[in-house]
Amino acid sequence: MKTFIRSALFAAALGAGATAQAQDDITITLVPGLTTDAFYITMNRGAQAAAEALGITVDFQGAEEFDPVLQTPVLDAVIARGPDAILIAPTDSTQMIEPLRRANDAGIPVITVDTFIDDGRYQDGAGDGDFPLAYIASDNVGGGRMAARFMAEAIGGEGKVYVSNVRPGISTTDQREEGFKAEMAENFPGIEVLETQYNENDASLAASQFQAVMARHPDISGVFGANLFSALGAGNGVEAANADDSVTVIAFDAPQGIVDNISSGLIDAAIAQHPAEIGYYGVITAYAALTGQSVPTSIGTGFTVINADNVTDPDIAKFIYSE
Ligand code: T6T
Repeated sequence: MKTFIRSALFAAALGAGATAQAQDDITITLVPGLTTDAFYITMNRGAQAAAEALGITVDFQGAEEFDPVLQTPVLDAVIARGPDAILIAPTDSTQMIEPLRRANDAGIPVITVDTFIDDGRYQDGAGDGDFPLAYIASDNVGGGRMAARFMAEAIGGEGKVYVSNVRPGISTTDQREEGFKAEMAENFPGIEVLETQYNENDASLAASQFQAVMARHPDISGVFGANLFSALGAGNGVEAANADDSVTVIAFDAPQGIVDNISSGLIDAAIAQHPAEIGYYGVITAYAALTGQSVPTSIGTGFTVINADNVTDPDIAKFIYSE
């Protein structure tokens, strides 16, 4: 049986009657966007490092595809098991509000990692999805702006580019596209951003979409792959079209496959997120809340840019995602 201690702070954060828990015997479930993505595997590595440091348990339960229809039953099963807190990367900013409300209504504190629900500003009394305690993630608008600057520099400030993206409704990839387009519109008038190609997180579809775009626009100069599968697929499409000399690929995310494509020259730069940092601070934040500390409602994590200049630098290795 679990031991509880009272905490005014935690009660204030979670509503009257809430209690803070003893430091041992805490179980937190991390629900990724999908289980087989190197980004979330690396996030889990960071989460496990924090769990070990704190002497608590973190388990990893998710679906095999990035899809709210598949994530919801996984979440419902997690809620039924009653962990002390849930860390989750919601796969749709609107569709996951009600499923997550069920966790909150069951008294399980919710923290979102990587992606957010609603507007991503929690505990401010505004919006239907205001109840999570915190959001721990990259600055995705800022990352999209970075991608635009690297693209603009690589193509000399002129040409046609497009964003290869997953699907609308995912907070992270929506914000990367928003940042990319805003930076281009504000600072690079010579660059035309063509219509976004949505690939449903399928690298093969992203590759064939490149070929279709190139057939319509033989003078295409660049593709921004807004996440791991979009970027890998865009690179494969460029390679299959023998267009690596004329087309710049800027990637978001840094699994080994993308790093290899930087080494070969196919991909020009990758904006590596720090998923282990997201997992680590996600667990620390949940633990803090469960043991009576107040917690910040948002924590921003960093980026490391990998390109031909630093790809062989031993210090870069720690930013390559685990597979
Ligand atoms: O880019 C990451 C993650 O940040 C995004 O929310 C979904 O795609 C990835 O998991 C990469 O596949």
